[in-house]
Amino acid sequence: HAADAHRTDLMTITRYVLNEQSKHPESRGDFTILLSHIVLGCKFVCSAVNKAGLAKLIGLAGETNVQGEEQKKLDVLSNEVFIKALVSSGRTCILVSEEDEEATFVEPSKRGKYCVVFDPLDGSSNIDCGVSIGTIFGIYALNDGDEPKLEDVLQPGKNMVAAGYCMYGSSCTLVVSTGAGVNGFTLDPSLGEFILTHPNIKIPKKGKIYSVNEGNATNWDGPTAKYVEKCKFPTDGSPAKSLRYIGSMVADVHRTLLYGGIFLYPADKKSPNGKLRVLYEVFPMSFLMEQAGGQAFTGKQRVRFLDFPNINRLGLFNRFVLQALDLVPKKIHDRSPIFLGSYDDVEEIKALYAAEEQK
Ligand code: P6P
Repeated sequence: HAADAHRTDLMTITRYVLNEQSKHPESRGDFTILLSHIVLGCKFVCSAVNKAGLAKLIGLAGETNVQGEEQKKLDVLSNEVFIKALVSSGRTCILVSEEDEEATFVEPSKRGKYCVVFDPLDGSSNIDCGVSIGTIFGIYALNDGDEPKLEDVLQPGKNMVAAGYCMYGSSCTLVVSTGAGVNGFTLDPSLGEFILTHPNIKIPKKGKIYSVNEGNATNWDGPTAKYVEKCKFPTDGSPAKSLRYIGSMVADVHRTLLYGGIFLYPADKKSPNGKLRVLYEVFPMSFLMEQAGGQAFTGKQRVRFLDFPNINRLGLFNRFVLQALDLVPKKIHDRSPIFLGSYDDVEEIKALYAAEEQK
């Protein structure tokens, strides 16, 4: 059906978002304009990634980013493209990028009400071998007239108004949610338009795949080690799960969203907060998973009970099992462990962490 519609009744991402906008007569179309600029950025990066091999963009730019990793030219290019596209939209006020140590505050004359947190080219270590990579973004909205301040992007993920990713692989696929379900759009290069190809994505309730870097197994904590053991050697007579790990979060999450299963980047002795970044990796992917009927949690977190008054008060600082979107980041490049995917699969490992909680 989607193929037929594609031929005669083009449901482009712009038309789709305008349809959504028409459901909110009070909307001034700011979000539609913002998203169209994000789409422009994705089209540019898609083109640059596809030409990288030819245009010799591959190779180190010689600079290093705040993560201390050597920056490839595509990283630098993608970051500049998104920053410029977002500022020129006139709808943003704060931008947080994986590539920039400090947040960007948009000058007042070009300011809008949206804060965008993004990783312009996640998985960039995979560029040279042609493995799929991607852009990940999340969007917060300020109240009209508020003076933007850094706290406006240090909010829990549940306050995001939209999130998505664009995967640059065999095809260029943009998956986005504005809080009313998840939709996938594929770039038709002959038209230069993203066409709706995956309407209303729902993740299977349970899956047959687990996705984790087994190379870190020696450093895992008890519940993660126990869960992965169960995946490989089930004791209830169910078949063992398959391991699929690409090492590029957008690709691993996209497969999990469409096929089901669980993606894990746990904490370990080397990295007590795991590796992935809260604002522009954990939150957007968790937002999408919840919108698609799955879920996401972060293992155990030390939380301030004043942030979570509803949690029983076992003392000022305790470690609790929290849904990922309830986390409150303290810094813009904070990391967090993440377990996300099919509802039932995540529930299983959550139970193991909660059981450890009782000790
Ligand atoms: P590891 C890529 O560098 C990345 O940031 C994510 O895209 C990916 O999920 C993760 O790191 C892979 O990390 O330690 O398994 O190589």
